[in-house]
Amino acid sequence: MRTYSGGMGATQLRPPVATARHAYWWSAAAGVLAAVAGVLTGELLAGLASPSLSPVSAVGSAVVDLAPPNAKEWAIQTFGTGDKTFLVTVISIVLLAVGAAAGLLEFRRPGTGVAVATLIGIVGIAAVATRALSNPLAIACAVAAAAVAAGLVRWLVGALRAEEQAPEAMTEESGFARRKFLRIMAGSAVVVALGGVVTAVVRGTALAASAARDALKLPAPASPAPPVPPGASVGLSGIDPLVTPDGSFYRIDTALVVPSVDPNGWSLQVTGMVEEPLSISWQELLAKPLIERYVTIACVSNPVGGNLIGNARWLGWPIRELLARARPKPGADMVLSRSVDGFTASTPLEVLTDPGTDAILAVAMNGEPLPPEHGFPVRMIVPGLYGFVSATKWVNELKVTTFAADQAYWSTRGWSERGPIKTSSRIDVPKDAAQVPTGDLMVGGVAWAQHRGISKVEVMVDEGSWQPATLGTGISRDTWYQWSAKVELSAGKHQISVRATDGTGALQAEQTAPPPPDGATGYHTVTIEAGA
Ligand SMILES: Nc1nc2c(c(=O)[nH]1)N[C@H]1C(S)=C(S)[C@@H](COP(=O)(O)O)O[C@H]1N2
Ligand SMILES: [Mo]
Repeated sequence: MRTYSGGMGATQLRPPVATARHAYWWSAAAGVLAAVAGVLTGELLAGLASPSLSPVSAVGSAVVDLAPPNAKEWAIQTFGTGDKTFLVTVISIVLLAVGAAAGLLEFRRPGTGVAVATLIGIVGIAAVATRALSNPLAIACAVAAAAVAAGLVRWLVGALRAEEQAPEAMTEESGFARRKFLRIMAGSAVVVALGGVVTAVVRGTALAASAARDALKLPAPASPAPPVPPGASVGLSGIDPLVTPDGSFYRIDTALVVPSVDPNGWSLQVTGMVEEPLSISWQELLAKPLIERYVTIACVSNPVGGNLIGNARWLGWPIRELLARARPKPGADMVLSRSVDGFTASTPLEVLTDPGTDAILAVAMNGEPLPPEHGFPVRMIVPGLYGFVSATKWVNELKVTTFAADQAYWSTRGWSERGPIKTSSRIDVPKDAAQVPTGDLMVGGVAWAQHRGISKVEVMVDEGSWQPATLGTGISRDTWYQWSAKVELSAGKHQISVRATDGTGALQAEQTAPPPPDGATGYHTVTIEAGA
């Protein structure tokens, strides 16, 4: 018989201190398990029912949407393209912590932990309900997730409480391990782990989009890109490659989970102020005479000297051809492009209809179907405009409208409604704070003024005079140009600056300005030290 050494009536006793401490740990663990189970339920069901809208991704994108513009700035600048990983990590940590707290609360006072879990569930449900991709199925997944978390914390902690208050609680610690509570904890943990595996499999493979992408045979371009001229590279190692590989291309978007769009179900609607609203399917698009062009795209958030810019060979159909079929009505001056996840960009109509500007609905990047992160199956590429007003990924609607009537995603968040790319230049070698030998030093980098081209790049050492750099031939005026120059350095600290002149003869802006609202300006300067 197990008895408590005090010999008093067991039912009147509080649990011994040591066991109670165990109980707190276990209640926190139960809460964490419940939180994980809830998240997995949501992700699994959403993975099956609505792949690009899970509760966690909805909370994440709600955070992105609600965050003040400078928080977005900070995240991009601090974490670069790892900003999503950071956000998901923060959300996970918060969820686990809240789970632990719910477990503890529920142990102290039944009902309170369930209330906390329900509250968090409601936040998730609200996030899902307010997303552009929201649908009843996605909301049902979030409700199920909340119910599982709340139900599990109640059940597990309830079992723990029952045992803590039962006579057996008064035994030595070894007795603890035999308890029913531990069995249901272990059982739940196994179920949750299995659920995790299934979720990973579902999220990872049940993607018709990736299957379609893998199977895709790209049509040959009717108008191939002109070959890269031999003089485009200045041959200095350390300068960004002329053509950015897909894998190292910068990625900026508001999508926490990359939308998986099955091209076979995709179509693009041309709506708004047009004589003939129309729709084009994936097969129709691929059957058009496609053109291939090198275009350097850039993010308006790119700071001076930053690397939110890349150059690729894009294959696609000119948007002006599609618009010509739809026939915009007089008075229209903007196209609001929309992606499947609700992102929108405002592009001047005149840029899209200009026969001299090859704005395209792109289906391929550097000879491969668009990577999912870069907009598969179809995105816009518009030479000369920052991405936030032109480069809509996963695009599925072009609404012909006016700047007066409609505003795009970032324009409602403090950024401008138009975004021509500003003439800029960057020093890639030497890097800031580099130690270099004294004497002759090769410096080099890139310069860009898409659609105007670059006519001149100059460098300056300390407060000396501007000296002309050797300018690569460039691929086209829609791409960046490499440049290099030889400078002579005495021992000590030096500053090297660069500035570019565009194809119209205009010098880049010297005045320092931050990225918001329409792009950073100022000369890129590196400080280096020449040693003996
Ligand atoms: N659907 C969607 N398209 C988008 C965005 C987005 O958030 N969602 N961001 C735009 C911005 S701000 C930029 S700079 C470019 C970046 O394109 P990339 O990720 O392929 O480099 O995509 C644009 N297209
Ligand atoms: Mo951007």
